[in-house]
Amino acid sequence: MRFKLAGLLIATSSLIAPAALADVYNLEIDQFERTVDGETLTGVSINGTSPGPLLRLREGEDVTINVTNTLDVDTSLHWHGIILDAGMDGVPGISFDGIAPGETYTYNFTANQSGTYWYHGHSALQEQEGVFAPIIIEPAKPDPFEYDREHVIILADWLNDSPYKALANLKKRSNYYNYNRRTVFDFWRDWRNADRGEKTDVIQERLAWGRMRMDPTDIVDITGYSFLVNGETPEDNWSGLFEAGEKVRLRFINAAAMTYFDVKIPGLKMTVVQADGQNIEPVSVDEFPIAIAETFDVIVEPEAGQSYTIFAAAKDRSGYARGTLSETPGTEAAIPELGPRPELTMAAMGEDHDSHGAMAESEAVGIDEMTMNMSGDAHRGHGEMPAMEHGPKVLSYDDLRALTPYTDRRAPDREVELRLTGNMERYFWSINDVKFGDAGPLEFNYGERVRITFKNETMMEHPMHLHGLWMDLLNGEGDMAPRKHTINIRPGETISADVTVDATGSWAFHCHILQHAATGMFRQVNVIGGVQ
Ligand SMILES: [Cu+2]
Repeated sequence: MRFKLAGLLIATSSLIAPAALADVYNLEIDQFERTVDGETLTGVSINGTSPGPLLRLREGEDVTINVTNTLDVDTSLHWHGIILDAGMDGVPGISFDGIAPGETYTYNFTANQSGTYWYHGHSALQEQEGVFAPIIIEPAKPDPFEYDREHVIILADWLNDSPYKALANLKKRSNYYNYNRRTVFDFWRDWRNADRGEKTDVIQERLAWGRMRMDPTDIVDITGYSFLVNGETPEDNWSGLFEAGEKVRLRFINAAAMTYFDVKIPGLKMTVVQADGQNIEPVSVDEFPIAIAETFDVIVEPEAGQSYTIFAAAKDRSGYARGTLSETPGTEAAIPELGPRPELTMAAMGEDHDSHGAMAESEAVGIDEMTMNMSGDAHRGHGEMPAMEHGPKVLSYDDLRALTPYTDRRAPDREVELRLTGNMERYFWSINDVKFGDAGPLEFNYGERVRITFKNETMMEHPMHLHGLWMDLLNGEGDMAPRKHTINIRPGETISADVTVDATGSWAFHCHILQHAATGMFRQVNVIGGVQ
């Protein structure tokens, strides 16, 4: 397995032969037996492996991908972040009918963009069973930064339990994996309904609950995952090689079903050069959080004679994925401490601190104190944690600035508000309190520019992924707003993004936490008009 992956993934960019401009790829979706941490389970592979084979395309290339289903259930592949015709997007029920057992479906599209992307199953919970793999699209003109070598780092979580059984357990009893979730929701409602002056009381009460039994670390639905780098456990220790003096590009992809990671490489600064496949103004960081379905490309300059641990801590600190960067295979470096489990940051609850400044000074102070008291998590801050200013530099959305301005500078024609909601008693997740099964499609008009405003009214983060259209993240960078295919919204946070509606047809729009999408945090978007 390691040898295979190394052969696929380790390549010096200058050695890569230019892709033909019309290439054909054959993929087969099949069951396989997988042993992780000593337990063997049946998973679903692409060409016998998980992650599946790297697709290395070239900007401008006409791609033909034949996907054969040898499972006994339907399957599908979706090209995540790739802008293409709606019929080729690979979402059963929206883009096409899915791929029936024994069938081969042919996808055709032109790679009109470059960067780091990935592809994954969009049928049932097959993505969690192993159906995901990286896509790299070489730019037609060289990227505006230099590197000598690159590695793909695809992060994943693996459940040594059937994901179907896990979901059934959650539906039967939403606290199956996590007690007290309902209380968390109640807290959020209380906070939202409280007058300004009462918000501190709500927090005090929350603290009291914490002293009783309420655990603010209960922020994930399921615990017990194994965390993987390129399909390998921390013990397997996937390794990426470098030679002295080289600049190494690492293409990070979070292909997990439910796990956010905080990524660092102790001893190395990382220069982030791409987010979601789009070039950004380089920013030097010590650590970055990566939401489910996002990608970040970083460049590092390892020193001769050194080995480095690529350390991706699961957000809830229930474990970590790791690999090693070194000059010789089989070496390893010290593994950092996981650190304290992060707790819900009350700062995030006071969404107003971000941009609106509506909170009274005294309350803002209260929230900051709250953050300091309750949070071991310095990662998501927008500078609201003064005591951490001298700590490690952690990437935030505020740091993302596009390298070239987006072309559509029109003000939005209208705004669509999407409240991210959930019902823990019956374990379903929803948008505007309505789950997918009960909701009609959202309608966008071809040619318009729509402002989407996400309001997270839950106590979990939600990585919202829009198919087929780019979202220009409104992070204060104006014309240099970064374009993203996946935008993460923290608890209590409000985030807007402007979308140029330039692709007709029907698209999926959903939370990329698999169990959230599966239980209802999902919408169909119909783009009306335009050329079919
Ligand atoms: Cu979600």
